[in-house]
Amino acid sequence: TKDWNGIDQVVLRSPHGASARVSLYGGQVTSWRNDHGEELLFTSSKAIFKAPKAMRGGIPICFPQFGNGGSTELHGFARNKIWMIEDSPPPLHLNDSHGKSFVDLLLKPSDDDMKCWPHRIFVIPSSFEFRLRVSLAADGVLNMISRIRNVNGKPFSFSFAYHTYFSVSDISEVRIEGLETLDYLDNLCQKERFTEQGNAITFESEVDRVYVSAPNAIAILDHEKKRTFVIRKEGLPDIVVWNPWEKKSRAMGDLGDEEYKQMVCVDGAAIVRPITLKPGEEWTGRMQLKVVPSSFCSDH
Ligand code: TA6
Repeated sequence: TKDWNGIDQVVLRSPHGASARVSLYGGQVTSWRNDHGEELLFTSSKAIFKAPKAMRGGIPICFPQFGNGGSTELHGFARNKIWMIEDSPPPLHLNDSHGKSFVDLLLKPSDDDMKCWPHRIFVIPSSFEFRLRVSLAADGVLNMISRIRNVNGKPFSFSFAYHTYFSVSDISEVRIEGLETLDYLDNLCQKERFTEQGNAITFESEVDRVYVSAPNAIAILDHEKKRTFVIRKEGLPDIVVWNPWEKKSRAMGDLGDEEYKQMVCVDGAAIVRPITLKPGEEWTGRMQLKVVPSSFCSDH
């Protein structure tokens, strides 16, 4: 369907005709609902749906850089682009043998986009390919697979994140498990390196960290909703954890003043050590999201 200033929206539906669904605009997942039709991702009530800027919420893809890296575009151009829908088999609501609904998207940057890439690398649009497959499995699990290939250009480096806004009932009742004892770079202290001491990450103030070499399974427990999000990842060594808290929220035009309480960003990412691709090489970054009743959180 056309929406968001005429951009194609794609809706993947659960093969069982249940209410589970995933919606995308371009390369950005904007909604992921479970079988009861409950929205699992956060979208700001003040989100600016003005293509091609990224909407505050869902899962914008940060590429080719994460953080300001000295360029004007904080998180790269991929999330501000309109992606092409590739030859996904219609109808989109059911296809492959595993009962997954999927859509394949292709990012076609312009010469202009290259300008925001770190200037030390000259990359032309035709020298790389970025393909994204988003799929919704019969059990409601959301999979995102990014494949970035250096077709024939000079070696180039990039950092990457699935900037995932989870919907939570109350940030002060949220715990993140799986990051204990890890080192992290604290964006609130000039990216200084610390070691996590806690036995889970909890939130009492703004948090903006990159956990280094995180395990491939992370759990986000929402106490009030009695549910746990489980992130599994491959090719994404780092985990970003971000909540702007009250003061920063008030300074953000596209986030409601109190809405920081209903969101937490936990991003599968490759940031600390950017990925370098020589001609012909391909990188794959895979993130799987599922939600389970909290009583199972121990076996995430
Ligand atoms: O998640 C880490 C972070 O870099 C924060 O510092 C904050 O800037 C956040 O991303 C949101 O960035 P955005 O460009 O989406 O406003």
